[in-house]
Amino acid sequence: MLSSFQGKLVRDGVDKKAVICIEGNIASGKTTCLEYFSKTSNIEVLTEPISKWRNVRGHNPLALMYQDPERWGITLQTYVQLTMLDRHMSAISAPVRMMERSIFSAKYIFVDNLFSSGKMPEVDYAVLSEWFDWITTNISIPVDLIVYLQTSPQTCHERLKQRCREEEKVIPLEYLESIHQRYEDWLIKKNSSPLPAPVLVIPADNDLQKMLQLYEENRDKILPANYL
Ligand code: TTP
Ligand code: MG
Repeated sequence: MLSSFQGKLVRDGVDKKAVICIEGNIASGKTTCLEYFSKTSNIEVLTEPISKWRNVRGHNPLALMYQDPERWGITLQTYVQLTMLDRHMSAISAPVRMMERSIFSAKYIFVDNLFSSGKMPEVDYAVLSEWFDWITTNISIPVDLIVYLQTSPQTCHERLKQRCREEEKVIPLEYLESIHQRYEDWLIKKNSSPLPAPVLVIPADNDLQKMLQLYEENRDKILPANYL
């Protein structure tokens, strides 16, 4: 159910829940982090709707975007924005929600990067920005904590090659470097786009075993004790 508070649409009951967004470069380990915490009781985990981005009514906007960003960037990003909004607005079934990325990184990292690297026409950027501004002005999207998995672009490049998602085979190191730079400006230097929540940084260049250990060590900082 939706209600209205101070002119914004609000999902009922959301103020009594904690929302934690896991952020980081492509292949930084967000899904692994979420899977680890999904074993904790009282947590609802939402991984990214990437299967939708690869198949909307039989079309693959993710693959199209990588083939020709100037033509298909707006198509993918419009759909990413819709699916992220849908995630943020869905009813929360546990005291704590952890989710992969947010509507904020889709805009501040990916859309802004497409535009500033000259791969998105100005009119497409204007339309996407109008949508984003309308959404964030009129709909309440509460986030309580951002967990930033901080990696080097090289690590992500290695992991990408190992994981071998068909659409991502064309991603060069330079692309991961620009995404990395945008994340650092947003979440570390805090000099680019607005921050929707406080940031907890976890170094994420380590192997899986060490990452699981770090997640455990940071458990109390990530999960608000009063909600569990
Ligand atoms: P990620 O959101 O980084 O997800 P991931 O599963 O690769 O990360 P991790 O290993 O840390 O779990 O990216 C998924 C793909 O979608 C990737 O190719 C980048 C692309 N993408 C966009 O092009 N635009 C966007 O706005 C978003 C959010 C992703
Ligand atoms: Mg993932």
